[in-house]
Amino acid sequence: METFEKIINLIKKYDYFLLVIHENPDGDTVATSLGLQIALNKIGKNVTTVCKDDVPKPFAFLPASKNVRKDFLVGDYDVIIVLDCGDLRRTGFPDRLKDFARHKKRLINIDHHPKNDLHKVANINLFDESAAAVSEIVFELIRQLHIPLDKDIATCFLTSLYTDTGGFKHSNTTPRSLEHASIWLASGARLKTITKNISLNRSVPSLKLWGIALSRIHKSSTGLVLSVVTREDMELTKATDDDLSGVVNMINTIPGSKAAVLLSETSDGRIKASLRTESDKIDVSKIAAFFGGGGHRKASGFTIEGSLEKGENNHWHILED
Ligand SMILES: [Mn+2]
Repeated sequence: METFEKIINLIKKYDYFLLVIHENPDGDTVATSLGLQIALNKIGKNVTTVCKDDVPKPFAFLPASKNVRKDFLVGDYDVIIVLDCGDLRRTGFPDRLKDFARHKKRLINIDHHPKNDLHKVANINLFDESAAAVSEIVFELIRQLHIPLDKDIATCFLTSLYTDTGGFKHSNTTPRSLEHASIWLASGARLKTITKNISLNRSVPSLKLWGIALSRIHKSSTGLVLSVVTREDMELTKATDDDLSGVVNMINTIPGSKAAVLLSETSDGRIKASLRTESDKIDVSKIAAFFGGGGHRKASGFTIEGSLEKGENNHWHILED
């Protein structure tokens, strides 16, 4: 049986659905999930979205974003759908999902990340690495379910695509992506609200933090562009972790940049690295995987133990604990 058909059969047969989105959620995972939730509600299904972490402020405008829960009882659900997670650990609930897949055999993984351990655990994998955002895959699913689009679903899907393509600037944007964007706009997606909330709503603390990060840019002779942000910077500017999103894309816009890396200290005393490249010859997901992280060829990340310290001549060092 074809994958879509298998999933459609499960959706038709069962009533209680849990949608799992990845930790430190981005616009793709949050918005695709909310869009799918609204769509499944329309055909009478009970749907919960769960995320280990809070939904970042820029996505609070999305319909139903306030209903995202932080925990769940596995026994309450017939089917679990994991969206955009990349690997099992990023779901935030690896053990429960493994158990569910083993016993109930109704764990569905919908993703556009390269194949990973989640593929082995999930009972059904709906996977398309050529999709710029997971909403492009989920849209096909709700199309095959004959669920009509409305402006809320369309806004969610467009938000997902807008985020994962960097506002249609990244090279993962395909003709199909723009076709989808066009369909969603025609269905009432609120593009202006999306751009306002995601790209334009920069608070004073956020811009001050960006200022610090931009002032520390270092471009190496090999074309690697680096910058760092410490906890002290966050306290000084009163910015939050959400305010960092977009910085690494910005520093990657420097002419001649082969790849960009932003290192930032996390609230739990570690260092997060965000990697970007626009080059077809560089695969930053391999670098991230080397350090136990993951992501896409052109956007990835990882976290390591340690802290950042400024040395002589404005050189920064990673201190291991
Ligand atoms: Mn994604």
